[in-house]
Amino acid sequence: MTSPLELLSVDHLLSEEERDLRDAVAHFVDDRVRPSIADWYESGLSTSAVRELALEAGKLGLLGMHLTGYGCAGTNAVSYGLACMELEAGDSGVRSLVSVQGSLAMFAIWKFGSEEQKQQWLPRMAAGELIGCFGLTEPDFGSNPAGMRTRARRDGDDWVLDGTKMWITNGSVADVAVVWARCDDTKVRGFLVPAGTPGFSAPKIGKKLSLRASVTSELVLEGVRLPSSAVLPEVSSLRGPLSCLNEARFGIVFGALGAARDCLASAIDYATTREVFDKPLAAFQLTQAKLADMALELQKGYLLALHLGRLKDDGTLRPEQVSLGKLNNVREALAIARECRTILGANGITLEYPVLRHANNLESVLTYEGTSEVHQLVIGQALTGQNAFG
Ligand code: TGC
Ligand code: FAD
Repeated sequence: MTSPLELLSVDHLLSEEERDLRDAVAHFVDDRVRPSIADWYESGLSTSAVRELALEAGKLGLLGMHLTGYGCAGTNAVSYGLACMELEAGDSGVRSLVSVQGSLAMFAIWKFGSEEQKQQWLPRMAAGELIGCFGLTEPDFGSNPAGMRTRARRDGDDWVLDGTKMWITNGSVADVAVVWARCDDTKVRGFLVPAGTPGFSAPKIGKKLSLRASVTSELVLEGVRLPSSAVLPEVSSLRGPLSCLNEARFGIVFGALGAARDCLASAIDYATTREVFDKPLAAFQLTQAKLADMALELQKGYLLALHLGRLKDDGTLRPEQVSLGKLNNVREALAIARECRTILGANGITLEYPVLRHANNLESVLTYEGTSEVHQLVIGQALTGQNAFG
């Protein structure tokens, strides 16, 4: 039997170094994620589990891995993508931890921070000793962050922040929050808010049916006073947060395929052992048609991801190309997860198997880092030159 991701021998397009790194992450997921993921999902991931996972991911060099200097591994983009794929084969929440830390919080500091900020935060974030979060979304402004109401006003040399951020991954766990706010001069700037700053709190959001193995929080800022050294000096527009999103969206292009692959592997395994009408479910034409179509979409998604990765490593990847990858691969991954669930019948609804957990997670992945509709509009704008957002 051929494994679903090797049907097209796409692995031949990877270097030995890329394959080795991918395999090391897969072992980490087998050892540290798979044995506990059902419990984490059922009871919600605890703060201590997030911290332990971050330290282990740091030891493996996965945090900010595609960044250079400051203790970061400095791998190529394809290796980062492959790591995301393996992590998300474990659970989207685990990939989220690595994405938010490396591509959002660390990338913001690495790209737009001062030398002092980089020295202060990045080495310990790369090691997983400190955790970061990224606050862009607000209760009333998700797809349209330009409307944000969080304000930063100058008071002498200080800045004072007021506002609320919503749906922030690792908000309650983080040692530092990268908070985007509109300033007196109407420009958008990023601020580094250390946990424990007076006026800052991060209540956990409960009752989630998706991304349960990930902590999601609100950030509340009430007269939060910060020194002038807390502002990220190198950007003063929405280009700042949107550039960070390109990085994290790129990881999701690969990551979502990991979740889909895990579902497909589980469905194939189940179909070969489950007997219905006196023969294995896998021996029925309807089942094989489902499996073949899913394997096809998985291969196409993998080729797309790899192509985008090579463009990124060449330094030519454009935001609308990332949108194309995120739109396709998350949409197809969700369709695969749901189809696999049908193959597992009633067993498919339990945490004994990964398929509905992945499908529920992928509902969040479809929404965060730009909804499908936002990515359709980004692609539409690239094709027509017309902005259809407003
Ligand atoms: P627009 O007027 O087009 O642009 C404003 C400024 O930004 C620049 N820009 C970009 N820069 C880099 N990358 C991109 N993709 C960029 N898109 C735009 C642009 O050049 C301009 O720069 P400047 O220097 O001239 O000021 O912006 P707009 O307000 O019309 O917005 C466009 C739109 C709708 C595409 C954007 O707002 C958007 O992407 N909305 C979706 C928001 C989103 O994705 N939020 C995600 C929050 S973080 C998250 O979900 C984390 S989940 C993590 C996890 O757990 O894994
Ligand atoms: P809305 O923007 O209100 O959209 C609702 C619906 O309207 C969607 O279907 C959308 O596509 C559609 N829509 C919006 N605009 C248009 C339009 N112009 N034309 C047609 N349809 C449109 N954010 C962070 O900043 N940091 C994080 O760490 C983070 N982590 C997250 C973790 C989880 C688990 C989740 C679920 C979300 C997270 N988010 C985070 C927030 C996420 O980025 C937003 O949920 C997302 O950007 C969408 O915003 P919204 O939920 O407000 O939906």
